[in-house]
Amino acid sequence: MQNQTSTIFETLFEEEVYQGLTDFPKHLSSKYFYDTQGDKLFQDIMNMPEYYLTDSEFEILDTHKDRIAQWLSSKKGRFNLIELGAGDGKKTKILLKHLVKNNVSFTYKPIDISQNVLNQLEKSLHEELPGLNIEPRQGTYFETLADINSDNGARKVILFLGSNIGNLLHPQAIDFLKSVQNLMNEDDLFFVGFDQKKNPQTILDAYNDKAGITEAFNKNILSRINRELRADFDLEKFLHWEVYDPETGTAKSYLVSKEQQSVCIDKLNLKIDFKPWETIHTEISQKYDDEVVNWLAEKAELQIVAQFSDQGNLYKDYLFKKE
Ligand code: AVI
Repeated sequence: MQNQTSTIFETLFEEEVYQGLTDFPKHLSSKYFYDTQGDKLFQDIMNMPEYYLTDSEFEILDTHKDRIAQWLSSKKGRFNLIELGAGDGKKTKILLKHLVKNNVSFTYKPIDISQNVLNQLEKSLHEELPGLNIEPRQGTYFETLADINSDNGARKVILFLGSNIGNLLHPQAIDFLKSVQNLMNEDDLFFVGFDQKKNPQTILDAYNDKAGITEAFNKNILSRINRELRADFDLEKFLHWEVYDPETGTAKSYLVSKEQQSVCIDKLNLKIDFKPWETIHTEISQKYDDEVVNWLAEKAELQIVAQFSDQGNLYKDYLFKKE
């Protein structure tokens, strides 16, 4: 039995946790993985041998940097290189270094929700690439992108790396692509990473590593609810479970209750009951092929003008322009 006396939510987090855990089947949004602890665990994931996505995109940027740079500077004039969700910029630095070395004239405008992440990125770039023009922008993607649009008329190249798009269901991904498309002008380019369909075992291993880092990452959402909403989830009583459907290309993460249990979330005045083996769905990580990326692009009125892949074809970056 769920019980709740007053439903006044102070934050979207509270509201979505309430809705997700009182729904059937239960679910929580993966966007809530990323608090300070979650950011750190995701850094660890990116350094794991099983998480091929980072190395593959690194390889793509390194191998094809010349061809990518040619595309980015194929139209005349200075451009803004805008990165959505810049993080630590590890992969982007390959491209930035190459562009600076070749005297390409651009300003790097990383956008991130976290000012802390941007400060660290700016500091490391000042040290590693003193010749780079950098203007970090703190905020949400679309508001900040719209802001940058009104800054000056400069051409835009927008980067969205890491297959972050894969954490969206197809309709949400189309909305996302459409929203960027809306803010693009004729000469602008959009460079997006899409993890590819591959041997299902490779995907399962990437999302269910032996060291248990992905498990800790998935369970961190429960720790976060414990910390921020005064709850008493016992992490030991949940399993991290990953499934991959090779037909749809969808990897899904779950937390599975190992036993019948009740959890109290004081801040929400809520008691949640779990049956044995009841699930909480926490994340999707969509895998793609050319056909699906073409379909998404078409729906968003974007056109693929180039694509770059690693040797093993595990991952691809696509370059889009407005149709
Ligand atoms: C951020 N995002 C693209 C990662 C992914 O691959 O879906 C998040 C992640 N979840 C588990 N491992 C990594």
